This record gives sequence, C-alpha cells and structure tokens, in this order.
Amino acid sequence: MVTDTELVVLVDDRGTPVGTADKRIVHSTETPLHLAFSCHVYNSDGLVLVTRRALSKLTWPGVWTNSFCGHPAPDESMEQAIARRSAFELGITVESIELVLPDFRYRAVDASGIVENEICPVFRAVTTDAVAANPDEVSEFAWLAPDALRTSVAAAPFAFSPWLGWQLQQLG
Ligand SMILES: [Mn+2]
Repeated sequence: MVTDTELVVLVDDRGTPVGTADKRIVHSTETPLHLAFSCHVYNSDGLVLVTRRALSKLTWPGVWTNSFCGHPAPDESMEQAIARRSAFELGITVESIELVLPDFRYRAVDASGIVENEICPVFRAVTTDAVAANPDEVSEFAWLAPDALRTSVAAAPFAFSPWLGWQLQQLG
C-alpha cells in the first residue's frame, strides 16, 4: 500500500471541502477545483522573493513566480502547510504570516495544456533565513524590490506565472 500519497482537498464553488484527490493525478486538462495557497516572502530589507519553477515540475515548468505555493493536506491548516512548503521548497522558516487576499481564485492553462483550478488564498510572510532551494522544486531565485517586480510583471506578464500577475493586480 502506498502511504506517501500527497492528497489535495477538492472544494465546491463556495470553498466547502467535497473530497480529496491524489496530487499527482489531479492536475490534468480537466483539473477539478481544489484548495491551495500562495505565499509572498519578504526579507528584513523589504525585498520580495521570486522563484523559477524547476524544469521537472508538471505544471508551469521553468516559469518565474511568487516565492512558493502549495496545497494544504486534509486536516492541515494553511499555516501548517505554509511552514511545510517553505521548509521543503526553500529551506527557510517564515514568520509574521499574514492573509492578504483571502478570496483569490483562479483557473489557468499552461503551455502543455495542464490546468490549474484553485481557491488559493494569498499570504505574505517574512524570513531572516538564507534560501537553500530544493532543486526538485526551484531552479533559481532572486530578491527584488516590490516595485521592480510590479514593473517587470506589468511589462512582460508572459514571463511570469499567470497567478502572480493576477495576485499583484488584486493586491493593488
Ligand atoms: Mn493545484
């Protein structure tokens, strides 16, 4: 029996959990709506961390995006999922976790036709740690002034994940 299956939480239009699915097969050309989060990490200089998704990832390989994302497991809080993914993807601990876009939801199709379809509250957090990126998740990273990131995404939205562009628009 497989015991390391990573489950995602399927939700209805109101965000109510309606079941679970294996993360490895839930993302397809007909991905059902499920629960996720995005996190934007800042350092003590006020710079924001952007990351380039590993080329081995199923969805949006090689695309620059916000610091990290993830899917809370059933019975896992958002804060617990954020702590788990920040350690796993970036080797950092985050503090001062703040919910900044509670109602963010998006559907997007990547270059290979794979769909993301998530209710995806957006958080900001702070770290004082040096990033030690997990190469299975993140191939490169950079710390940017928030204004520089906004300018870059506005000028060349195709060079970034679609959800990052929409999140920055909604954050105003
Ligand atoms: Mn997803």
